[in-house]
Amino acid sequence: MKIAVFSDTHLGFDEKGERYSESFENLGQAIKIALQGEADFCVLCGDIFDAPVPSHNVLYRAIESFSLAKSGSSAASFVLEKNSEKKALQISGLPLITIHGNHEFRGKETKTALDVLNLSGMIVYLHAGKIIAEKGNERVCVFGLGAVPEKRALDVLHQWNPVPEKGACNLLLLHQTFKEFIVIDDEMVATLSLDDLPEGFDLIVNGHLHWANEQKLRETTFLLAGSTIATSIKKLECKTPKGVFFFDSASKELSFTPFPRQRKMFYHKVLLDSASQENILGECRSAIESDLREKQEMKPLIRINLKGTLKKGLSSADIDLKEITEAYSGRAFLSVSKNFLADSFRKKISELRELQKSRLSIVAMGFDILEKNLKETDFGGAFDLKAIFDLLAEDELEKALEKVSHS
Ligand SMILES: [Mn+2]
Repeated sequence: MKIAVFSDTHLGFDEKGERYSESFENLGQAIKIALQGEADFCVLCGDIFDAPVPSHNVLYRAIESFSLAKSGSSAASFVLEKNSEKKALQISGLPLITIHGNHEFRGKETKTALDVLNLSGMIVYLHAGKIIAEKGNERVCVFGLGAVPEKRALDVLHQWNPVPEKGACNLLLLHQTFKEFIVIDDEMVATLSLDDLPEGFDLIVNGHLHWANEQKLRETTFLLAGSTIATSIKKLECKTPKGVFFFDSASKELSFTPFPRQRKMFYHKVLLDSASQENILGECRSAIESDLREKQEMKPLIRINLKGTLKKGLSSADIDLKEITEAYSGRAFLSVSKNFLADSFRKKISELRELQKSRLSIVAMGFDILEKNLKETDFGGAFDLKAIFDLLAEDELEKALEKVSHS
């Protein structure tokens, strides 16, 4: 069987803004690609909607886009198996099997937009269960677990314990963070690591992380499906186009079809030393101009991450980027972040060092106080506080400063 894979459609993204139609158009492109590729069914790995409670306008447009799948069909039959009960599914059109993401995670008793779409026959909503697709003598088992709070993810996965079927092709759908893909080691952010994944699956697809990535874990192919729309611009995401993966359950091969129409993304990290307002505007302008050189069908997304230090006497708040944002607003979606290393922060760090010298333990001072001190600087949440705290506690001032300036 041929299975189309995509994820994180974030329907309704930018509801009040200029990009409002993009999430629906991209879902439409994904379904058309799946139909043209003669997929037997599609799997979607969560964050179907951008908001936990989508507006009626969003729901309307979502149904309009999902209806495109009704012009298709599937020669396969589908059975849902959950809590040791079996139920044959009557599906019209090209079947779309989905799990929920963190964006639509709500209390057990609360119905979500996915329940509504499931009842209306637009999608098949799967959570902690399994769907068996059969066509001829081929059998594909799709196991799906919707997003759970990261802190509980490892326990929930162990408890649920999906067991692949012998002789069938086995897929597992998840929507979680994995430690291997993030910088911060914190159980609030991730408890799952790739090593925790159950064995025996042919394909494990994860949503949530918006860039596409494919790797082999022993006999399993692990796929980050990526999102169908860029909701925030990450460096990794700019390198992979948006589109649909196809998995062939017989050959176990994966292929990718990009959307014919998609918005280009550009990411720049600009490192400056003693920068002035003029320097900064100049750097931004040249980055943007080089991105705009190539003619784009759609207004591109450009993100500029400013780093390094400012000229003496200047602080981030003094840097006015209005001139740039206004000049290019018609030609690009621009987002510029100022993450300069502030003098006041250097001062705070050396004050902390003095405290340490006076034999007042920084550990005793506590992480909370450090956090409070840092809040008074321009830093906000620009770096991993706990890591800085640990380095300071170990008297590693240079390393702490280095981490701050490179975060
Ligand atoms: Mn998402």
